[in-house]
Amino acid sequence: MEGDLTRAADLLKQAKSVAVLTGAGISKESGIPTFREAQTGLWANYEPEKLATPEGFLRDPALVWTWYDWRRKMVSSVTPNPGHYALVEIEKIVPDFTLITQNVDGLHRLAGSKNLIELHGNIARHKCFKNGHPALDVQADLKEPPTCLCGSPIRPDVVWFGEALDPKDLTKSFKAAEHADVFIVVGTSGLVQPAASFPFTAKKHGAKLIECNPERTPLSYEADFFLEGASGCLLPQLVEQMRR
Ligand code: BV8
Repeated sequence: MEGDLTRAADLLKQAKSVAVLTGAGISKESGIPTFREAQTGLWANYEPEKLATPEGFLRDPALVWTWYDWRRKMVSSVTPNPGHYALVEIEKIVPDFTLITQNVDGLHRLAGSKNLIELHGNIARHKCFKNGHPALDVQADLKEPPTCLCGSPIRPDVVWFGEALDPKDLTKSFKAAEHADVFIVVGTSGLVQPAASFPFTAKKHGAKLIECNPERTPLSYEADFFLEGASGCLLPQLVEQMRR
């Protein structure tokens, strides 16, 4: 493992262009449960894919609203961890860096990442369901969604399952993957599309693939380096090796 980390760091030191895809795993050490982990308390009986959909919201707006309110409160009470900060350091070292995150917790932005694509939106932002009107100063602890001036219910400004991603974000992400010399995948089960296809696109265009995860995923067989472990511990070690 030590050898892999050193060799991965050498690759990054020589890289002109690096792209990174992160998932819920990078926020685990900040105290946020990953997406598919058994949700604590009231949510144990619901699959996130059933809640994080427009149909789920229309079927039971109060349930989906309070699920997001619970997550928003949790997110606002945690801070970025050494894994988030390590990516900020890599962005300073590498000439061309793009960070693509599936996470909606805003922790990469809080940590100071600059060239950041929040592919699935941000749980701290809201918009109206029907017309996408931005909704500011939404109260906490509401039992059901507030209503926009246009009369539509207000929802979190995240991309739900079955919803299209922002075409600009998609184009930027695929371009970063195609141009990357090295593509790093951190803390994702690699199940959600189209994000899960970016590492394969990078590989197809000649990038070296580094994966950081305590478990193997569908991406692992493609990885040139599989760094087994927690990102909060491994990514700072990668930065330390890059600075040698
Ligand atoms: C779309 C916001 C089309 C909401 C989320 C093609 C093929 C197959 C399926 C599809 C396809 N195209 C579309 C689909 C359907 C669907 C999909 O992919 N479904 C899956 C379930 C099969 N995709 C979509 O619907 C997407 N939309 O393609 O639209 C379209 C086009 C035109 C018009 C209309 C429609 C939209 C997907 C976005 C969904 N929204 N988030 C919210 O968060 O509430 S996705 C959600 O899952 C989160 O963002 C989360 O990040 C993401 C992915 O999960 P992971 O991040 O990977 O988290 P997970 O828990 O799974 O894994 C954690 C990992 O961390 C594990 O590997 C673990 O080992 C590791 N780990 C744990 N601890 C650590 C660690 N790693 C490092 N360090 C640690 N300490």
